[in-house]
Amino acid sequence: MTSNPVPRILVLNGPNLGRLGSREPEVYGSGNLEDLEALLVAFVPETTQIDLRQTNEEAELIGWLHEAVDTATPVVLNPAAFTHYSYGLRDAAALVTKAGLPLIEVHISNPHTREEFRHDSVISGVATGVIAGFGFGSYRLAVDHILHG
Ligand code: CA2
Repeated sequence: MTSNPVPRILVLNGPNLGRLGSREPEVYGSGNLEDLEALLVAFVPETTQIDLRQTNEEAELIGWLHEAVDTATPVVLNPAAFTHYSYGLRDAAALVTKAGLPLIEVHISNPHTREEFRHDSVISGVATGVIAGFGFGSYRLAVDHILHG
């Protein structure tokens, strides 16, 4: 069986992830978002666009999830610290999955091995799935699922 082509994947990143590569390499590795984008572009077919974005603003991230619904675009989401407390982001993520689109929550680190407050995600309950602890490989695994199931 052949799967449908996926023209675009939104890869959305929450607060402080724009600082990747500059601090805490022991937790988040030494790569930055440009390196992540290059890794994903190299992984997908030429016919699939990786639309990678980062924001420190909750409202902007929510707006991008609305855009995903309106354009029927699958989502890879690293909500960063919003993971642990943003019910607004959860409601927007639920709009994506309720529209029948995949939304995969990813984390570079494994939050369950870290501070207590990182053990809870308000996003996971409305996500298609969750991948954590594999560095940038978490994103690659999520994209692989979107492309191949
Ligand atoms: O492991 C992940 O991907 C996280 O989503 C990253 C978030 C954290 O709040 C989550 O619990 C787990 C933090 C992103 C902060 O990014 C930085 C990047 C470079 C230097 C310092 C922070």
